[in-house]
Amino acid sequence: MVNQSNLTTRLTTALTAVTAAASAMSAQQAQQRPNIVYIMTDDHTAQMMSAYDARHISTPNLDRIANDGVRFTNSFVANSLSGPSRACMLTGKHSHANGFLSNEFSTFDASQPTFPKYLQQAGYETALIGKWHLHVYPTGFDHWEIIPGQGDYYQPPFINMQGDTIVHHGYLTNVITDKAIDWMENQRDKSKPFCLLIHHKAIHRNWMADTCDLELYEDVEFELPENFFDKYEGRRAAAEQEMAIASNHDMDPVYDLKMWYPGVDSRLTGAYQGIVGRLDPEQRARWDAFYQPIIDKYYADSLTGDSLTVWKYQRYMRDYAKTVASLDRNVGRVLDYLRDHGLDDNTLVVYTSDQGFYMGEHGWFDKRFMYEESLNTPLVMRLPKGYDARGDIDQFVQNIDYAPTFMELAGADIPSDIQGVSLVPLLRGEKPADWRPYVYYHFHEYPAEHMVKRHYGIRNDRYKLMHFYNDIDQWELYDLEADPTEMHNLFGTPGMEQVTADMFELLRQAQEQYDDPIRFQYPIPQSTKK
Ligand code: SGN
Ligand code: CA
Repeated sequence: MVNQSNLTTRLTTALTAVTAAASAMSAQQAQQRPNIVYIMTDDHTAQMMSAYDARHISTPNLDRIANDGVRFTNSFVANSLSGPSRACMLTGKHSHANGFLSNEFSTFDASQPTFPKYLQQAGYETALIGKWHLHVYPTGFDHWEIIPGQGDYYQPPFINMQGDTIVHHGYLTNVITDKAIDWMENQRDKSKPFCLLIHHKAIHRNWMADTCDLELYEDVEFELPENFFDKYEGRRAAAEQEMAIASNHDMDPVYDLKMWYPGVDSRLTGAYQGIVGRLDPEQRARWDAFYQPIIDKYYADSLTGDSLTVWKYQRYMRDYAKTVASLDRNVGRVLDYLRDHGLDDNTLVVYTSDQGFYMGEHGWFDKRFMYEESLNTPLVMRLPKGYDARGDIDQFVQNIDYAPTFMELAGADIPSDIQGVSLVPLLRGEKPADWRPYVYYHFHEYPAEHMVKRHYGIRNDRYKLMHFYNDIDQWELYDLEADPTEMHNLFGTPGMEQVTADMFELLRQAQEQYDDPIRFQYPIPQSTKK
């Protein structure tokens, strides 16, 4: 007769062995899951990244990521503004679904699920360093250190996990990078895979370069975009914005272009003095030595009209380009760290921005509109071993796709309410036949700074249909093949009936699929009201 107690002991021993094997296996598998280093800048646009556009500047370190890995050529945001973009990225959901519609009138519901929380549950260590901009403290991170609001380029304050604000000496892009490398080297639990979010303020307005980069690009005359002097015919929302380089109200020569002079008073002079007042004496001496001759010439020349607008464009481009130089150098430091510490093979490196930006196209700076320059955002990735895609990925991707991508890489289940789609098949080099053929967009922040009206729209590989609403009711339709700079609103034009009907059907499908409570109503309008 079998001794019950012996049997129990034998079974227990066998079970323990199986469990040990299973946990050894999962530890090994866990080890193989890639680390994720996600670098997101603020307002960095593809026109100013040489992997996308070599006309203006060179960004060798950002390009390294693309050259070693992949470049997404159809990468779009869901809502072209900082806080909303960040909320889309964290949740994998459009703005109406994650609740963060606007920088100015939303607060992030930090109790909702986000990909860092799912990654933590899957055994990852998670960290966030830099800009956050969601008006509540971060959740889902084992470690975070954020800059308050938009942050400061010089002597930047950081809020730590104890809620203390500590001012650091130096230039923000360097400080964020120092902290990110220090966390990877000294603070993380090296037995776990990690996900590190490095969120830069650069290259946000008012484009303040590190003092060591001030002299760069001064001999460059940047090419003007062909629609720099756009008159916005047939596009009322475009005509009524407040983000024109030509306007000294919108782009302030003092605040934006550093042309401060005693006695000069403008809308943003006080703000500029506060910002430049943060520089220490040595930084300030270099700053003044650089800008003073330009200031003297600016006031002596007293340019007006188009000459002033073109001069403002050149100064804007130069300051922006100098600010990118520091960013590019600091991304290089992170890439070098990963390479020198044997982390290259098992780390996904993502470089993107919270949205694109206008570099004089339509005469503008800033973003918000669903036109190409700010709907697009740079997206390049260096892939961990085993992911074979290289070169260009042309499928339509959106920032709501990042969360499910990272979750799949971490082995986490992707809940059905996530609206984005995992990019992992694309990273494996697959070409899924049923990939999404369009992207949906919805911008809500109006009335607000820059006065870009509320609008939603749909873009496929050829056309874009947009509806501006709220205090306006105007539709716009573009043929991106014939009119890539979006100068000719074809809505209501004879001959466009079928295209218009097809785009309305796509828009209907998207608004239904994503369950956006703000939708257009059938019957479709035949012409646009002013
Ligand atoms: C600030 C800027 C705006 C910018 C918003 C949003 N003004 O308010 O020009 O559009 O941020 O930018 S400033 O006077 O403070 O520089 S976002 O990228 O954070 O959404
Ligand atoms: Ca931004």
